[in-house]
Amino acid sequence: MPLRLLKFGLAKKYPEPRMFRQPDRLKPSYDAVIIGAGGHGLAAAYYLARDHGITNVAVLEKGYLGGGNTGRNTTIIRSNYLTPSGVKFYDESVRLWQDLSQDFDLNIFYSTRGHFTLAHTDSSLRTMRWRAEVNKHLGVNSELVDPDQIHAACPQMDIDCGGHTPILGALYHAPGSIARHDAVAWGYGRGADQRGVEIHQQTEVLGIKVKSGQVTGVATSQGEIETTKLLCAVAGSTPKLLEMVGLRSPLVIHPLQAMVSEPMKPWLDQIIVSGSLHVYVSQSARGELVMGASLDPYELHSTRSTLDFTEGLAAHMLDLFPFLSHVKIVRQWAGMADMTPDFAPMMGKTAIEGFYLDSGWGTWGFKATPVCGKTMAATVAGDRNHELIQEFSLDRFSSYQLVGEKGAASVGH
Ligand code: FAD
Ligand code: PYC
Repeated sequence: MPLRLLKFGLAKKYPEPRMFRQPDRLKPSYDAVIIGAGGHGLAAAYYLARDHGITNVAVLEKGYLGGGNTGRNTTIIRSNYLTPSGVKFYDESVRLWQDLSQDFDLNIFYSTRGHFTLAHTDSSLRTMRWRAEVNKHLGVNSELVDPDQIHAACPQMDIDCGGHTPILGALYHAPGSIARHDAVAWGYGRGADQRGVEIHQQTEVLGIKVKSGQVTGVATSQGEIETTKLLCAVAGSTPKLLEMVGLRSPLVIHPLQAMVSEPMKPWLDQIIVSGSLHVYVSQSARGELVMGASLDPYELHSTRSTLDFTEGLAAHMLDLFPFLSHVKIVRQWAGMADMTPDFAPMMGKTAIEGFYLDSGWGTWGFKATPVCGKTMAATVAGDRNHELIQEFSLDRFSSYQLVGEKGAASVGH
């Protein structure tokens, strides 16, 4: 056992500096309060403090930092979306991702791998071509590639998929990346904390106070606080929070599950996604295969995981990579995906003054963490929707101005 670890274990006092402070009580009031210490809430706190000088901020978290979908996702980062508003938004996020390790002075293991979305049918090939053209038009590096190019990049893949669903081509997106998700939460949390933001874990928001259409405070499991700016960044719990302020949304919550294999020697450089087989996979820095599939097909507000999922995903993984049949699955888990009908987020100001939303992140919000933080911080600070999120507001559903991002889902949901 290393001496440092032994010293750590025997020390009466915590001998290392903590990533962030643990304030013991809430103040009576804050300039802004953020509900949810996932990546999105913490990133908003970080940019509020760093870019807007707003530091009298509390982030309230009912569990522990990063314990929601932020710490449960498969970490795929890409900007090969279908709509111009989506492509611009996620492209800005990819730009921000590239500097995060430097910004935080913390290695978030950002690793650019190249991202293949496989097409097994003519219709999916047509959608891939469409996405490639939209992407190129907006300056995003995506192109259609044929089976030989896929084989050259990933010779371990069975291009015929056992003969029953042969691969016809793919959308290739060179900037596709992965990162270590908990490090992202820690980096934003530490950066916000260093600038004066308070992070209160084990502090659940139980009620929201609204007077004459304006937010005035929140009731929490640790007492009441006053604020006139409240950002709700709670992903799978969004419907509960919306109920507290009497707002309605078309969100439905479905479990999204994932699993990892035992560590293997590095063999998979790329991120591989197959919509038809409902599979996505990459290999982490630790050598584990990180794998996911579609949403569970029913609404459920729970993070339970199932054997059904493991069996289905393993079978489809073997269609692509038959040589993995001896590899063991070591962990599985689930998150709660807040799904919108058009697969675009719900962000920005709402009908309640001072109540801001960062939600509707379904299966696609990890990659958006930096750009959400930036744009929500600007929106909260200036009380005006940032230009990159104009099309994502909650009221698009009542005016039937849906975004139509469905064709850019990673797998068929
Ligand atoms: P969260 O990280 O869920 O944070 C919300 C926090 O709010 C939680 O910590 C929760 O405890 C807290 N909270 C809830 N209610 C309250 C309350 N009343 N009071 C106080 N705190 C509260 N996206 C991608 O881009 N790429 C991927 O590869 C990808 N893979 C995924 C795989 C899985 C299995 C899952 C589940 C999701 C995946 N996603 C992916 C989606 C992505 O994880 C989420 O969209 C993103 O992490 C949302 O971040 P967040 O900060 O908004 O939410
Ligand atoms: O949005 O790229 C994505 C994704 C992959 C897996 C889940 N979401």
